[in-house]
Amino acid sequence: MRIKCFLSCLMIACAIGQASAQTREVTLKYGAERTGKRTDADMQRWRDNRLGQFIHFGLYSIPGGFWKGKYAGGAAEWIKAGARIPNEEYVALVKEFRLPKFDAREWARAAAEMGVKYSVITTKHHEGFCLWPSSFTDYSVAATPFARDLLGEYVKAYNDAGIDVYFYYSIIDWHHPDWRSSIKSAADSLAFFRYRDFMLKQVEELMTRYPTVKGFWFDGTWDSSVVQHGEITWQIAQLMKRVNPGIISGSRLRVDDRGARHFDSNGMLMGDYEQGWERSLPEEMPGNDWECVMTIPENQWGYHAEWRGHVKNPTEIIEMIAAAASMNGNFVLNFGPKGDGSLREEEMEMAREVGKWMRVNGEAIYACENAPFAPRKWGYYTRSRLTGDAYMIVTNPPLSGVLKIAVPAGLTVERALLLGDASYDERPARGTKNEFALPAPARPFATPYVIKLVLEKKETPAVHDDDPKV
Ligand code: H76
Repeated sequence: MRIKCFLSCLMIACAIGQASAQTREVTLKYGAERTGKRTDADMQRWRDNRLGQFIHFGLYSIPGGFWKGKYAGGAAEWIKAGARIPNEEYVALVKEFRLPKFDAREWARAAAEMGVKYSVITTKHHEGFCLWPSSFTDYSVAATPFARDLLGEYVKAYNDAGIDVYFYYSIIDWHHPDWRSSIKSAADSLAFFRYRDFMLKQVEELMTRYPTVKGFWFDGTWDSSVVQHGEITWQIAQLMKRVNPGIISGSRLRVDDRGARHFDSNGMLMGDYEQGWERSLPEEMPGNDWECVMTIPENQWGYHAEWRGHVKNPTEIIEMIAAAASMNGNFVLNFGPKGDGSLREEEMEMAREVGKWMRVNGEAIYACENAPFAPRKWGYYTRSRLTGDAYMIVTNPPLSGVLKIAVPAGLTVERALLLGDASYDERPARGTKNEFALPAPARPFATPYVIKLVLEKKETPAVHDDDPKV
């Protein structure tokens, strides 16, 4: 009896809890800064970029997933944790950081060849090692035999190549004495706030040393130390906006007063875009701006000498780029350069193949967004924000040899052009219910092909539209 009463009280309490979460607005100090999408030019540039590159580079690039000759499980940049490497041994990698083959212009050239419009680099990953000579720690490139400002060279080379740069910054820091994963005492709390001050100084340092940086990519915000201190993430966001009001930062940085991450306790997105799409794409189009970050193999962000698991091919990557653009999202492909500073051959090959495709078909990706036509099984639609032209990115050519497009009444598909092949120029035939049919190009394709649709606002007369009511 008492148990029953307890259970029903609990159920009522839960029901009230749910109802209030849906109806009552939670008052928050550190919740979403804004409702709806950003509409300014800096954010539009981020959106129009559509294709980006991620670079994971740090001390972990030197062992490349092997420690003392043994394959280390997990992702290669986590080797310190995965192979349980003692601090003294890990720190000794600083003396091996020589990078005889590093040339930032080579990295930028490969990125430009792939057609990326922005690049995100790990200025400091979880290991805590900094790719710039920071004034606030000795654990940086300044302490290595390499001794140059790697980040500065990267920023210059990429900007010279016309590519925007973004900085990845890990809040987890396995090296800093004040970083805590959880707060268990007053001393921990004091330490963690000292670490907060260190982060604020480093973020400001990064923004002032490298003023062309367009935004930040924060990571490692899931530990209870951060989740219990949403105000810290808000302070970082405020600092960035103070130094550069146009700065862009995703939702992963942010935690609200109650420990809600990405979306605040009222369900509003914190930060400028959804930053939770890691190695996965949404099934349905998110209402917010969003970005997907993707690896080629399964076992690395940072360089792993032995790729394991499924290794994605260029056509798979191209399909994901198309899927992302068709749902108003950005796609960012990760690279893990080798410990000597050179790029790995498999990744250069990927960059070349994707670039080859982007040079012909990029107009269907850059500055493109969702085209509001009924989805079709042959692939993805996009539409240029600048010209209004629609594109069919055909990833699954139909056996019938016929591509169908259903457009809203009052629109006509006037012409269809195959990108990269002027011999294909079709005037689609109208079918029932304002559906237009196109012959699929006859020749086989190794990568998706793109058909540009010239649309006009006019009715196309139906050949036969007088079906009886059914
Ligand atoms: C977990 C984790 C991290 N987040 C990805 C973007 C990589 O940096 C990985 O190490």
